[in-house]
This record gives sequence, C-alpha cells and structure tokens, in this order.
Amino acid sequence: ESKDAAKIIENTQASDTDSDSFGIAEGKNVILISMESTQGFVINQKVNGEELTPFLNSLIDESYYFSSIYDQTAQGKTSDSEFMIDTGLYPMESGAVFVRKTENTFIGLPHILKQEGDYYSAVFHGNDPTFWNRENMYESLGYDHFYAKESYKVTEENSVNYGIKDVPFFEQSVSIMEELPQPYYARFITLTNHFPFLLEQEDQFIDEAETEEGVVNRYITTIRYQDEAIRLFFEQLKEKGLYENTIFVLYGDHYGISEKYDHGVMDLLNMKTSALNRMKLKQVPLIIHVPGQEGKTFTRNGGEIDIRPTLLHLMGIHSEEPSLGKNLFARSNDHPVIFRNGDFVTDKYLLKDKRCYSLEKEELTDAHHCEPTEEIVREELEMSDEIIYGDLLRFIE
Ligand code: GP9
Ligand code: MN
Repeated sequence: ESKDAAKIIENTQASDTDSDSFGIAEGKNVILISMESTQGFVINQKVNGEELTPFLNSLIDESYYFSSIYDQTAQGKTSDSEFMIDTGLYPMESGAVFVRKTENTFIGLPHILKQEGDYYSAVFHGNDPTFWNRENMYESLGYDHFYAKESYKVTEENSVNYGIKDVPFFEQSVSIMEELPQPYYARFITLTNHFPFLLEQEDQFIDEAETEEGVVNRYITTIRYQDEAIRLFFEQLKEKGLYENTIFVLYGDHYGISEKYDHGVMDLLNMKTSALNRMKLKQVPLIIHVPGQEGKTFTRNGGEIDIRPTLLHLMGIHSEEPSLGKNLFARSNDHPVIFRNGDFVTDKYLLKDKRCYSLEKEELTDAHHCEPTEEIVREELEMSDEIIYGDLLRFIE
C-alpha cells in the first residue's frame, strides 16, 4: 500500500515554473477573502448605469486579476473551495470532504506556511463553527484558531439571512486582527451575499435589477453590499497599519445563481442561453493584490485548485507537497480546467454534461475532439480521490 502511495505522491508533487513574480510577497501577511456566491460577471458590470462592484473594479486596476477562473466546487460548496485552496486536491464526488474526511492527514497551506515562515493561521467567519464541520476540519488543515460566531457580537439588528452582515463582520474582525501574531495567514469568509440574497432597505446601495427573476434582482443588491463591506475593510486595515505588509487574495467561492435561475442573468447581460454561456457563468473572480504593484489582467483559464500554487509562488515558496493545481503565472492553456463531474474546459474545447463543444465554432463538435483530454481529466480526478480515500498523505514525513 505504501508503495502505491509513494507513486501517486510522486506523480502529484508540484513543480513550479519561474516567473518575474516569484517571491514578491515573501514574508508578508496573507489575507484571503472568500466572497460568498460571487460570480465573475459582476466585475466591471453596470446595471442601470451603476457599477455592481465599484471597489473591486478599482482594486483590479492595481492587482493581478484572473478573469477566466472557474468554480470547481461540488456538493461541499464553500467548504470545497476552502479545501481546494488549502490542499490543492479536488473535492469529493459526493458529500463534502470537510464532513467526511476530517480524520485524514492533510498538508494544508497552514502547515506549509508554518514550516516555511512560522506563520500563524486563522479563519474568520460569522456562522456557527459546526457549519460544514469547519471546527474539526480546520484542525486537520493546520489552523491555529477559528474565529466563528461566538467571537462576534451578533444581534438581530446586525444580522440578515445566515447571520452577521459583512460590514459589522469585517469591522469586528479588524479589532481581533490587531492581536494576531505576525506573520499570519488569515481567511475571511463573507456571508451576506448568500441565497436567497436578503437585504434590508437601509443596506441597499443599488436598486434591484428588473429581470423577471427575483433571485437575480436581489443578487445585485447583496453583491453591491459585499463590495462596500470589503471597501470598508481595506480602509480600516489601512488605518490600523495592517495593509502595507500584506498580500490579498480575493476570490468568488462558487456560483450564486443556479442554472434554474440563470435565464435572469442571461436577460440582465443580454446573453443568449447556450452551453457556452452557461459555462462562462461558472467563472469566479480571482484578484491578487500586493500593495504598490501595477495592475495586470490574465485571461488564461484556471480554476480554484490553482490558487494554492499561485500563492506559494508569489510567496517565494517552492513547495513539493502533492498538489493538483498549477501556478497561474505559468499555467498552460491547453491543460483542462477540471470539474468534479468529469466536465472540463480548455482553450479549444468544452465538455459540458458529457457533450463536446468547439469554443472556436461555438457549437457542438465530434466527441473525439474531447476524448484525449477526458482521459487526462479522469486520471487527475482519480489521483486526487486515491489520496483522499487512501489517506495517502499520512505516508509523507
Ligand atoms: C456558511 C457559508 C455558506 O457558513 O459558508 O455556505 P454555502 O452554502 O455557500 O456552502
Ligand atoms: Mn458559499
């Protein structure tokens, strides 16, 4: 068993390719913001003449912005995105790895950062610590502390939908952060922009959209609210002197509008409903900001699984721990972005619901165009599954 394990581990050992940006964030604090249900289409998008994300849009002007990153989560939703970012492994086909595999040995980002730079790791999130079994899984992933609901003053007034609203959440988090040992790796998980996107009038900084889908119309307002909350967070970090020496990674955790409602988005964006456009809506924003840096947009494809190697690259860490992600600064465009159900997208082809499309011709194409890539996809998912089901990382020193 340990021999097979060694082979799989060897096959998944990350190898980084150099680029100019290697090490630009070495030794800095790391702040990750997991933006609830935030899809790529909201970036630089206006509705009724108003920007949906004015702050994120301005941040992008001075950040690395990856505009073609895909949601690769499965049933574990937010927790699957966390899992991919911390481990570089794929989520499970059914159920949530956060719930089912807490007993496994993992080599999470917290472990790597602790080892390489004595980082302190913490997660901040206003929901119950038991949600997605986070309290247990964070321990397996190597976190030092989880600031969950009981770390916040949560009242009826400062809550909506799942819990504390993003503005008070960030505000209260900043006071906790002043006490954190540095350098730190801290993840903040927003909550207000969660289905069914409820928001009181006083928090609506933009009018609802006017599509025939109420879910989409409300989504606009909670997206705009989240943007404001993040703007205030940055402002407070600057005031406390916590901004300059930090690298920020902001990403959408997964879709917000499910396919059932996406005709409303198509309507909002004047798009026609097609497999290709549906796949486009699976994009989530990824923004990496290092204070003082010049903005640059990368349109090449990638997925959430690629965030970990990209971050390690910027931090100047050549990690050889198993990972299925690729450094986005060097990722080759013909390597597929893999979805848990076996679908994929490359620069030329899209496999969606087992049907093969040519992106160039924007139409269905012969299945044989997709077959060689399907094989790569199967192998990659299989390696990830073997590591998870076999608990193979326990064989690593
Ligand atoms: C709950 C929040 C939302 O704490 O992270 O979870 P989701 O339903 O998006 O997976
Ligand atoms: Mn979520």
